[in-house]
Parts: sequence; C-alpha cells; structure tokens
Amino acid sequence: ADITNLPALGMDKEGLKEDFKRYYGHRLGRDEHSSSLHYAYEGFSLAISDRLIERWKKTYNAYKETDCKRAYYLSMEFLMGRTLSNAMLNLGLNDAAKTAMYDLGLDLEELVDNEPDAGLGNGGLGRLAACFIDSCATLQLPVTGYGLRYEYGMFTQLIVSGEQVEKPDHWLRNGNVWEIERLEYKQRIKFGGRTEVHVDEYGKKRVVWVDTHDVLAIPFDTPIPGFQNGTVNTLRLWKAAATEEFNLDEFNAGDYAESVAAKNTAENITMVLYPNDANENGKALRLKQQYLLASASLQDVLEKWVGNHGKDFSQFAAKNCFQLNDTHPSIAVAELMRLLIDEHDLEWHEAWLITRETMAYTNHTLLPEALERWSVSLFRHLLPRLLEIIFDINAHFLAEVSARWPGDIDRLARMSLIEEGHEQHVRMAYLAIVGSFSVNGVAELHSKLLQQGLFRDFYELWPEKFNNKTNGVTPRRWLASCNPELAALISETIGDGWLTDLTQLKKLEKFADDKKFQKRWQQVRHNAKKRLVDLKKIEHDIDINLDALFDVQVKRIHEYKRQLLNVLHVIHLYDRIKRGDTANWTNRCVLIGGKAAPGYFMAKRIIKLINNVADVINNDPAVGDKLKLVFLPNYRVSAMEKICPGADLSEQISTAGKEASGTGNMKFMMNGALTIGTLDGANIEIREEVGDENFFLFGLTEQEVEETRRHYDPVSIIEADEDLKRVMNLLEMRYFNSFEPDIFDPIIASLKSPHDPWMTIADFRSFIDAQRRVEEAYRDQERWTRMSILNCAASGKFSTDRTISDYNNEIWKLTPVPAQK
Ligand code: DL6
Repeated sequence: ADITNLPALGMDKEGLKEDFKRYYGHRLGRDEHSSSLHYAYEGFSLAISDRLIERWKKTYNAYKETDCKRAYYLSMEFLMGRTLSNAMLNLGLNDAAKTAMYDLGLDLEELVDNEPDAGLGNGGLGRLAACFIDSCATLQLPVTGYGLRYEYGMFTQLIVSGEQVEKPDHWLRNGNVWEIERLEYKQRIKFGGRTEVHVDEYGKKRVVWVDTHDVLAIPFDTPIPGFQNGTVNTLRLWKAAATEEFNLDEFNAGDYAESVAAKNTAENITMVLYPNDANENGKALRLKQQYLLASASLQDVLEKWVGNHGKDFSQFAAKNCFQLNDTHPSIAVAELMRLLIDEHDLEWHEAWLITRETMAYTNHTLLPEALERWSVSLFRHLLPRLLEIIFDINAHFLAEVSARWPGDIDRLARMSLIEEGHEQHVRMAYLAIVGSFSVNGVAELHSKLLQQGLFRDFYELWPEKFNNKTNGVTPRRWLASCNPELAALISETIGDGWLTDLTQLKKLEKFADDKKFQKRWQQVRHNAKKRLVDLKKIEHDIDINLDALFDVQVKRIHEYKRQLLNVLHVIHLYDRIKRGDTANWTNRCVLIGGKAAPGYFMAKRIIKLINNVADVINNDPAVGDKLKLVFLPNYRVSAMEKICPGADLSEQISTAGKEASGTGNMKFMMNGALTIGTLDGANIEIREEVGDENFFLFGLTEQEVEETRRHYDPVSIIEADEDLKRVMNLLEMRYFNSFEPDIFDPIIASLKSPHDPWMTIADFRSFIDAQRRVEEAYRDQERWTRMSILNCAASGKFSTDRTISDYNNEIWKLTPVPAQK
C-alpha cells in the first residue's frame, strides 16, 4: 500500500484553523495560557508546510516520470530571509491565512514577524541565489539548490556608541519547521591522507586516496514553492557531522572531552558562515566548507544517476548541468573528475568531456582581492588527490595554450592554474573557466569588463564560452509580498499578469499622467513611508517628517560602494543649513544601513562616522525638519522588505567599474523609487529602461575613472571647490569627533590620497549637482510621482524570471515540467 497517499489538504480558512489547532495543542503541547508568539508561529508554519510538502512530492514524481534534464545551483550562500509569508503567497493562501488567524484571535503579521531570518549569506550573491530558486520553481524548471546549512548565519549587528558590535546569529535556536533532515541521503567526504597508485588485475593503474579523515554530510531539505503553480522544488543544505558520534574507548576510559573532539571538529565545518563579502583567502576551514559542498552535492547527483543508469555515463552531460555561483564552489570541477575517474572508472578524456559539458560558471566580482587563491601546500595537506587532478588539468590546458600560441611563455605564466611565486597558489577562478562550457558576468558592463580585463586571455582563447546574464530579483517577494498595497493598486489597474510576467508593468506607463492614479500612487507610497517611520521611531526615537525626501542607501559597507560620498553630501547639506543657504530647500531624511565585515577596519570606521555625523545633525536645533541622518542597524532581508517600499531615492553610487551588478537598485526601482547613480553595474541598464530623464546620473564613467587614476590629485580638487573645502574642513577640525580625536584621520587620509582606488573626491561635485536636480524634482510632487510610476513601469527587465529564462535558454536548456495534478 502507498502509505504516503493522503487526501488533499484543505486550502480554505477552516482547513488551516483545524491543522493549526492540532499542531498547537497536540504536537507542540501548548494551551491558551501560552504567551509566546513563537509557538503560534510554529504551529501555523507547520500547517502551511504540510501544504508545501504535499505538492513537493508531486513535483518530485513529475520530474522522475519525465526523466527530464536537471540543473543544480551550487552556492556557498542562500540568503533566504523568512519563509512563512513567501509560502503563503506562493500557495495562494494569504486571505485564508489572515482570516483563519483573525478568527483565532491572532495577528498574522505578528506571527510573520516572529520568524528569524535565514541569513545564510552576506549580501547580493546569496540573495540572488534565493531569488533564482524562487524563479526556477515559478518557471517549473527542474532545478535543485545545493548549499551549506550553517548553524550560525550572518552576525547580528548592534550599534554601541556609534560602532558596530557583532553578535552571533543562532538562527536555529528554536528549531526550523521548514526543513526535513534526510539521513538516508548522507554522503561521506574525505579530507587529508595521501594517495597511492595501485595496479588492478587487468594492469590498469588507479589512484587510491587513503588514510583519510572522513566527515559525513547530512542533507536538510527545504521546499521551494513556485508561484501558485503546484511546483515545489528543493533547496538541499548540507550539515557536517562526525562519522561516529564519539570515541567509545576514550569515553570508557573517562576522557569525556577527548571522546567528542572528532565530533566537534567535523561539525565545525558548517558551524559559521564566513561574514565577508569579498574572500576569506587562506583559511583552511573555508576550503573545507567549499569541498564539502562540492563533493556532497556531486556524490548526491552521481548516486541518483548510477541508481537509474548504472555505470553508463554516456547521457550524463545531456541530462545534468551544474551552475557554479561564483568561484567558491569551483573545486567541483576537480571533484567531478575525481569521482568519475576514481569512483566510477571512467578514462581521463571521458571524464573531462563530461565535466566540460556540465559545468557553468558565474563570476560576481571584479575586485581582485575577492578572487579565490589557495596555497598549494594547504591544498596538498587537505585535499591531496584533488591537487593532483588540478595539476593534470593544468598540464593538459597549458598544452592547449602552447599549441595556440607557441613560445608565448608570458601567456602561459599568466594563464596557468598555478600561480608561481614565493609560494605556489591555485587560481580557482581559472579552474572554473577551464572546466566550464559557459562563463558569465551579472550585468552587461561587468561581463564586458571580464572579457576585456580580468579574463582577457581566456576570452581570446574561448570567446564562445563568455556571455552575460543580467541579474534580477523575484517580484513575488520584492513587490507583491513586501508592498501589498502597491501590488493591489497595480493589479487593480493593469490586472495581475505582472506577477509572472513583469514586463506587463509597462502598461502602467499610460497612467503616469493620470491625475487620479497619481493621487492614489502618492497615497500608497505615503502609507509605506509612514510604516517605515513608525518602525524607525520605535527603534530610534527620532521624529521624521513624512513629507521629507526619503533618501536610502542600504547594502554592505564597502569603500567601493562609497557610503562616504553619501556622508560628504550630508555634511554639505548641514553646512548649507548652518550658513543659511536654504532658499528652495527640500527636507530630506537620509537612511543608511549595512554590515561591515568584522575585520574590515575602514568599513567599520565609516559606520562610526555616519553615526557621529547623525548625532550632531539630529541634535542641532538649527536643523529641525530640514535634514535627518539615521543609521539603520542590523540590515537584513526582512529589514529590506520594510525599507524598500518607503524609499523615494535609491543611492547606487559606487565607483564606476566596481559594482558587478547590484540588486538593491532593482528592488527600489520596482517599488517606485528613483535612482541617483553612476554608470556602474546594472544601473546602466536601469537607466536604459527608464530613460535618462527619469534617472539622476552623475560621476565618471569606468573609462574616465581609469584615465583619471593616472593623474588623480584629490587635494587640488578640494582646493578648487569651495563647498568641498568646507566639508573637508569640518572633518579636519574634528567637528564630529571632538571627544574622540584622530578617529576619522584614516578616512580623511584615504579621501585625500592620490592612490584612493575609489576616487570619492573626483565625483563629489557631480554628485552634489545631481542631488540638486533631485531636490528640484521632488519639490514638484506631480513630476516626482510621474517619474516614480515610470520607474516601476520600466522595471520589467529586472525580474529573475527573465534572468532564469536567459540562463535556461542559453546555458541549461531544460524543459519545464508541469506539476502533477
Ligand atoms: O551578482 C550578485 C551580486 C552583485 O549584484 C553585486 O554587485 C556583487 O558585488 C556581488 N558579488 C559578491 C561577490 N563577492 N564580492 N565582493 O558578493 O554579487
């Protein structure tokens, strides 16, 4: 008998109430005296989760029956945020859930807010992975996400005396109702040891990796629902565990601590997310994490393959594709070779053909410090068999380069997977390029710069591999769910087809001049600003005028993102107020939020500067409503869901050529904010879509940045600009740090350095001028509202449904599989 064949669960409020009561009362053992919201959240989430699991099985069966080609998204980060609200939206249960909870005297919004964020990522790269798997399910594509189940996610940021303090984020403390542990699919991962060459009975040589210290990888699966289409895909996250719980001999001998040491060492591998958005080079634990992800995921796929096809790998490449999310999982190239050759008996050339036809690599940054390199000695110590394979791949590859450019020794050295020097290093990005059939950047400019700069040699060799896939965001979370009032207005006006075809937002264009529609748009945006203010008022006790321009910059704190330029502008506005230069003034509230990597000194100083400047401005009675500056602590996915509906102006002000794409820029635009930005990353495409007249452009172009760099002289620029001189003077006279002398000296020095890579001073004047244009536009509320509507209307390109369709049409080539009824 099919013991999993159950009657369909009710999708109305009565069905939800029944299940909730059963979970709350029986499973969780609570009663009406339980005052903790957590159990109500948990009981209700279990009821919703049941409805996901029901569809999950049907999706699994549909994929199995069609024996379809599949893709796997390998990522060290999945920044999922909260699950409950997304699950309800995608199941079409929003109304039923709300009334069900209301009937039971509970507030659904409070339950939703009770859920901790799954913060298993640093920023854009991890959130992109989360948006991607949402779109894959919505497009009914058979794609599985593979990642790591970190016990501690992105740290919680507190601000104490203006400085960032990090607290661990034990997001699993109260359990996680959304995941299912699947011990039956555990994998064994090898580390350390050495290799031996054995000759088998047929005289065939084979390499054996012996004396290893093994670790188990245990999968935890989370259902990923498509938008109201019955499809539920899988996110499989690996947790590291010891092969044996503890050493019984040691335990019996009384050495309790030693007996659990191996368990702790193993479990440490997936204990914490590295909180760095560039790279943690050289850390053994990080390499272990990367290998565990690659090895467990590939073994999982191969195990299923062998289960269905035995040792016949002839169709493997036609049926499987691995997308590497940045360089982090690129060890997968060598691991797939190892598994195919050592474990499944393929010849080198067969394995290499398969590897090169199944691996695809996405690059997410041009910053050289973020390009992963591992020392050969560390590699030899941790993964000796993998190092041998990398050396062999390199030998074959360099032979190919030599054949194409005979005698070009410099080129060989430049392209080698092994960087020579005092210490040899493995260049992981090059391994990913050599082992993949596709290499893409994440916005047009970024992809172009990869081809012309960072990966030029490889582009010359294999131009056909290189392509662009401009990023996006899922409109379900980033408009429908986070801004329900605006979503309702849009649906009422143009229908709800935009939820799965965002280009339909274009239909809003013809309402941009409609006075009645403008009024409603203004009202909805005003309400969103009010919700944001109410939230911030509780946290900060600052009175913010709702009519002020809400000027927002939220993202990781990094010098290239130039939060400093934003602060210089705020100081300039403050200086104008103090000088009485306030004719035609536009009130402004500047909100800045973001985390700094714990070891990133300058980023942390920038946070301190923002807070000190805020303290002076917000407490100066001469300023009043004219200007406010607020630092939003602990920026994360669920915070952005509240922030982006209320933003008027989106600050996308990185040094041109440095931000690969950006995705916050897309979220703000979709919700009707206007952008002030440089010609960097996806800003360029945003401006193309919305038109120059609806975008506030400033700053040097990428080419101008590179030209200016040769003769950059910030001190002369400061001297020649009266406003900038005054701003720098306030900083230098310690106006914002009178009790903390010298703390901002490193910031001042970097701004004035001719070697400042971010060239903040070079863009000051043009930024100030663009901000003047912003103010003028905002004072004309009718004009501003029109521009806001047009920005939303033009955001259709930036849906991950479009991005994923591009990945699928040009790289994965999967056929959508409708879910079983
Ligand atoms: O592609 C997603 C996201 C881009 O939008 C950002 O522009 C880019 O900075 C980010 N890249 C990374 C990689 N590490 N670093 N730095 O997070 O990817």
